[in-house]
Amino acid sequence: MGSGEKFSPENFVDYVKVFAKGGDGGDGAISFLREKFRPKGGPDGGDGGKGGDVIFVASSSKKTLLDFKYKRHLIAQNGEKGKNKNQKGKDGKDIIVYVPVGTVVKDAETGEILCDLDEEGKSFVVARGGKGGRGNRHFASPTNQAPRIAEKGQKGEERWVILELKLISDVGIVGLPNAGKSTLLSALTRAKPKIADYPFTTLTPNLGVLEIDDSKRICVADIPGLIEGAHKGAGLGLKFLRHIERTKFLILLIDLSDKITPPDKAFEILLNELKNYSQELVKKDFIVVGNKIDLVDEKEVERWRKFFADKGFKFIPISALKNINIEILKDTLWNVLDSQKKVKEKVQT
Ligand SMILES: Nc1nc2c(ncn2[C@@H]2O[C@H](COP(=O)(O)OP(=O)(O)OP(=O)(O)O)[C@@H](O)[C@H]2O)c(=O)[nH]1
Ligand SMILES: [Mg+2]
Repeated sequence: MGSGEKFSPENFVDYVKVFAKGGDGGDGAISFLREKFRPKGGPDGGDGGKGGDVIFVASSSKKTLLDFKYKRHLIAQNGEKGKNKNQKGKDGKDIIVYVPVGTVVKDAETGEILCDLDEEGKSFVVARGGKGGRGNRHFASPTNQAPRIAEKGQKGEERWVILELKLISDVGIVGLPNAGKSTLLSALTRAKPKIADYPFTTLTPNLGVLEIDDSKRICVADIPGLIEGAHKGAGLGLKFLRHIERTKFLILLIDLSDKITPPDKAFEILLNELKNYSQELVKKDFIVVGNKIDLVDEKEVERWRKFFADKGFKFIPISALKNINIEILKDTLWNVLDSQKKVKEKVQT
């Protein structure tokens, strides 16, 4: 992922359930002023301190939710009790927990989305600390000048939440295993994903940045291959599709040289698996990119171009390995994203 942090299947954690508890507020104190010459001093019980909050903060220094594999309980410090001489108890310390940008926080019981930490620095208080109780000095009245009561501190909030990482990229590459997705990512960006001549080389998503020029950057995600039945858990299943849920655009990458699963079949499988994952995903804008044209003759390429054009899809034939038509693909990606942006701006104004 560019930062040097390596993803392996064991440490690429993108889904965890954690328990968060704010600190309890400290109790208010019951105490009376005792001074040599004022035997009947008034009440001077201080207030309890506030319990600490548990706060999530989105940070690009975190790439996965791995930290939570070992630490599932996030419990903030309690506030201290109030003391005599009107001394307030110390507030409990907040716990600040850094999570990757793109982490969605959900209530574990209801599934409700509590917060989407989709920008650097965005924060969310997941469990508030309880307020400190008031000391007895607050309860003095003309009829009761020596109150023997004080408030208890409030309990801190507690809840189980699900943290789900959904990587944020502009373009997602999806395809069957071995289609050349990682090769394409490395042709488009400086990312160096593992590439090999066997299926399921990629076990966790890879991100790369396509730099068209200084001001034009596109983040591209390569995710593990999909196979027929992925939605029922076959292969690596659909668990990585969550990482393309928020992409603006998809590349359906198809190996034109594949004799076992020919392009029309591969296309059908991909659409079907995307649809089974979510109706939203299949509604995304996409182009069909036919890969490995260095291995097939021109007539064959033309046949597939026509096949996809007849269905109304944009089709770009490339060779990711031999760098054929990669510039055309880059321009197309930029143009599509740029026009999507303009449409969005128009809608907003
Ligand atoms: N001849 C040729 N081979 C290619 C091309 N693109 C990729 N390959 C080869 O196809 C094989 C698979 O490439 P990968 O990039 O690992 O494929 P992938 O889609 O990422 O595969 P998984 O991660 O296993 O799903 C490798 O041997 C690549 O060298 C191409 O344009 N032409
Ligand atoms: Mg791969």
